[in-house]
Amino acid sequence: VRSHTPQVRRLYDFLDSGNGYKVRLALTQLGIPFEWVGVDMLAGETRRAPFLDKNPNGRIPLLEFSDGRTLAESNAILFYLAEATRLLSDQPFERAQTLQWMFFEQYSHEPYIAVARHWCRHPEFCSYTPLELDRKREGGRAALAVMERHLAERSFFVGERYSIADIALYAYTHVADEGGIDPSAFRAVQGWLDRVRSQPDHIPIDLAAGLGG
Ligand SMILES: N[C@@H](CCC(=O)N[C@@H](CS)C(=O)NCC(=O)O)C(=O)O
Repeated sequence: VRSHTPQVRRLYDFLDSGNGYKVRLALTQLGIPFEWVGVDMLAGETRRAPFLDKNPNGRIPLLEFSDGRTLAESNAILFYLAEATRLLSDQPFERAQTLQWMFFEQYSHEPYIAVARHWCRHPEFCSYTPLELDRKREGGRAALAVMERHLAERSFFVGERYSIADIALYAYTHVADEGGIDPSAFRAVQGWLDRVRSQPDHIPIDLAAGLGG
């Protein structure tokens, strides 16, 4: 039972994006219908009108509501969608812990793991030195080590229940190998990835068909 029902109209997104995947996954698991609109960031569409008028920060994901309001930043979108659902605790300290892990994801995890993956998948659009790539991978492994330590004695990130903290961290962790970061040494992280993958209504990152159901 939820106290607010977001009236979602469209998700502006790019299929390759883990940040977009977080929102696709949460919308699907919460049973919220949405229209999926692809924005080709590799062709520069995120940095031109009309998209730039919707999000002056020039980035997907962007969620648009029926009343015309928009919300950017994947983790802010997750927090809003999950309010009063099983994906977010109603306990103040657990809510703060959820934010703790989502800020960790944005500052200590995504800038390394997602960027290394993006560079490796689209080298033609990126300019980086081998040393810079090594440093991204090193930062990514450091983030995985923090997660490993936390998960050694826990099933999920917060309150022993699957939440938006897990969704935020799963998005790029499960494809870390695509950036040349080998996650196999992180045993607790591996077990957690399996638990996240086995949640009801889980969808893979590259699901092109059936979005919005
Ligand atoms: N902090 C933002 C990051 C969003 C972001 O970096 N989006 C990328 C795709 S993963 C993007 O739209 N890039 C296109 C561009 O920079 O023009 C979030 O979590 O939503």
